[in-house]
Amino acid sequence: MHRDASPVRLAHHRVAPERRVPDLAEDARAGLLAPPRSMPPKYFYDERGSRLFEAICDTPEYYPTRAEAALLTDVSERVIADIRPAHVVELGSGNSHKTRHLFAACERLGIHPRYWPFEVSPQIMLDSAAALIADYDWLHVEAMSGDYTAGLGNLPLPGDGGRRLILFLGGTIGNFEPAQADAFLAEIVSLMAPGDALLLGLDRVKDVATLEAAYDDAAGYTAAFNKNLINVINRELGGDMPVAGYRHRAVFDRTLSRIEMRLVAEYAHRVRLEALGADFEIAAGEEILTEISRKFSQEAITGLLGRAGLRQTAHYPYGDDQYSLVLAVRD
Ligand code: SAH
Ligand code: AVI
Repeated sequence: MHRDASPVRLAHHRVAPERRVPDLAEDARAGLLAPPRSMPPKYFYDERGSRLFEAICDTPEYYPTRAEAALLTDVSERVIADIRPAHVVELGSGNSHKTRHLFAACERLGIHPRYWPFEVSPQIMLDSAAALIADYDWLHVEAMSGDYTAGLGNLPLPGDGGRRLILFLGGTIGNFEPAQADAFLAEIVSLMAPGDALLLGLDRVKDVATLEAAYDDAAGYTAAFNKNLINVINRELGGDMPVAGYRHRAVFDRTLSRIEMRLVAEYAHRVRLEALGADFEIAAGEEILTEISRKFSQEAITGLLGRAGLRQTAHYPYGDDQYSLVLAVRD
């Protein structure tokens, strides 16, 4: 029998939830049947949603991806040389495109960490992992699929004493409510041993026109991404929500310092959700809150890290504080 002599360089772990989190049916029951209506953003990322997110990242209006990629181009070598990680863990890794800057720096420096991406959308992670191991012959990927809101305690992380660099990029921390963000950072910190580091991407407060355009691109990818939630609900819950019966809306709330993405009903209609055995009436102009994306001031960043018990060791701002990468350690 032929045996492949090369060690397996891509493993896939399905991470068991540490605690029970509501499923789509429960979130829809809690969030859709009566106003104020809302849904958590994690349901955007079915295969089509993940591809639409990639398209958003390439639009001229959506600056965070370009800003973070430019920062990583500049600072990856400094970060890797400083931390010298044995393991790189990435939460919500998506297509790992920007992470490649860190691996390129690893290659230049001869530092060869193992990569642990964690994703709720496994296909995009596995495709990206296969491309990464083809490009970096030293790289081993331990792909972890699961929901990070179900806890991080069951991640099959190494206990070999090597330093870990944890990545939470893209400004995704901004998709959490403030209390959730604090709790999630506390969970991340609980994974960290002294000397481990967190590289956190945060989008910054800026003029409203730039912010709102980033969430309503002219080519319509963000609108399609938002409306894709209707497809997910219809497919998974036997729903009959009319995709053409909703329009995309993105507004910046200055008080809460956050973009709010909403689906707005164009006309009054009744929706049947077969899997719930439930119907609801939605009036013309009524809205469903589908995502918040918080934008951070310097004080907000300092507060977030301080409450988590993290010490900032470097702050890399993009341009005129348009976007920030923060490197922080647990002492
Ligand atoms: N880090 C990438 C992707 C950001 S998009 C970047 O900066 O471009 C957010 C990513 O987090 C998506 O790939 C999505 O599938 C993933 N995600 C969203 N909610 C999640 C959850 N609850 N658990 C795990 N991954 C999640
Ligand atoms: C993943 N997350 C940081 C994106 C954001 O900017 O809040 C999701 C997104 N929603 C619309 N466009 C991008």
